[in-house]
Amino acid sequence: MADYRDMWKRLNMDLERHDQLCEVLPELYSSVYLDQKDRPEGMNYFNFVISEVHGLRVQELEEARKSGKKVVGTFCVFVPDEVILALDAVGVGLCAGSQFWIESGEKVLPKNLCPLIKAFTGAMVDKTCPYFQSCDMLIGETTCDGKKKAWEILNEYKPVHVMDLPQMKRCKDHTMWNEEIQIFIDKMEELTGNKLTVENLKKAINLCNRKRRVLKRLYDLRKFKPSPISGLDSLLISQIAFYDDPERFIENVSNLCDELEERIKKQVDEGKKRIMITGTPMALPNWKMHSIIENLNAQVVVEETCTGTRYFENEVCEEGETLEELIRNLGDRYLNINCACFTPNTGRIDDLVRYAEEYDVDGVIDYGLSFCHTYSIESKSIQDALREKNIPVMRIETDYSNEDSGQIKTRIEAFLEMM
Ligand code: BJ8
Repeated sequence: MADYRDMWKRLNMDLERHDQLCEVLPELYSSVYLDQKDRPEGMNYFNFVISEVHGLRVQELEEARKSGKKVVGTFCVFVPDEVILALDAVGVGLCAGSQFWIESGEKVLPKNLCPLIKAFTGAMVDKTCPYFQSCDMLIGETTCDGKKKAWEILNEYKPVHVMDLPQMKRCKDHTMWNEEIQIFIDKMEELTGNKLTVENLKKAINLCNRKRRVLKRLYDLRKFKPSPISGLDSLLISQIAFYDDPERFIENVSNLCDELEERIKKQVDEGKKRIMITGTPMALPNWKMHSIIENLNAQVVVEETCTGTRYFENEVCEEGETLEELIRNLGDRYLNINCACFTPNTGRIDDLVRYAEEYDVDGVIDYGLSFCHTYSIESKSIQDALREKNIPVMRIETDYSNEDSGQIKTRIEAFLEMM
């Protein structure tokens, strides 16, 4: 990576602490990713993105801000990217997946809280994440209790706008959600000084749909036996989707898919067990589960998570001649996401049963971050529904540390054996 210290200084980062973080990532990436055998050539782009994770893209954000654009940080797939893009702002996903930030997070948050929340809060208070430092505004949402209260702490560092997400999906919830999107639009117009129009919103909807489509294409290729790409590589692509330039991302995933289509013609099935992961998101650089699974005789072929299918399933309808119609289309697509923060959330079970068949999975790992109550409670209905269909399932609850990796490996080994 080139020398970006002046930029990091301008971003008011804690350089000493940031150096410590920069020491950890390359080693981890090399052992988890670069040691994989026979990776597609198309992954070189994503290797490059990671090698520049706190460099080039952050520089692009700095240039965007110099040209008058605003940078907006998000934490949940319910926040409509289309509005951010239509108003000529740049959106970056800020969910954090590193153990490095936990200690700092715990200085201002209780220890018995989800690691994702502790990590993103730690990254903010630590001043070691250039993406946080680049943001003009953060967009929170009322999903789980932990996040809801964490916004109050983040607000001491950056202005936070919180979207009030309904907890049910009745008709009145749709109406309320559409109103909430309108409030978000007003806030974004105020921040950017730009006006939402039918033209710019339609253009942004089309861009986001193309991004969803290319990810769907990648996932469809994983349905082949064997999948032409590892679960680890797929996960990395999903994680990068949250902060890369959308057009460049689409182009590179599309090139990779062309290559994978050629690959599947020559592959030989080695009989690896096909695993679906369901549950909480895996923010960069949380590669723990995939790494354990794929070092055994198994391959992750689909993730029913927000760093998986929930991010790209269902497009926003592009039909509509008024802003009101287009906002309704946005509301309909987003409220169709099946997060455990909703009650009831039976749509998630339908998705899981469908994916199990479409991806021809041998078993499902129900993955939960520690102290995530909504997903851990929903685990019972998930497991019941899968067992009823004779699909093997196991639950693993963990955090970002490696302390339990050996134990998890043993449990997964036993799970694979009994399939
Ligand atoms: S749509 S999954 S991104 S809320 S932070 S709920 S892990 S205790 S991330 Fe999420 Fe949106 Fe839902 Fe997806 Fe649990 Fe942790 Fe809360 Fe979490």
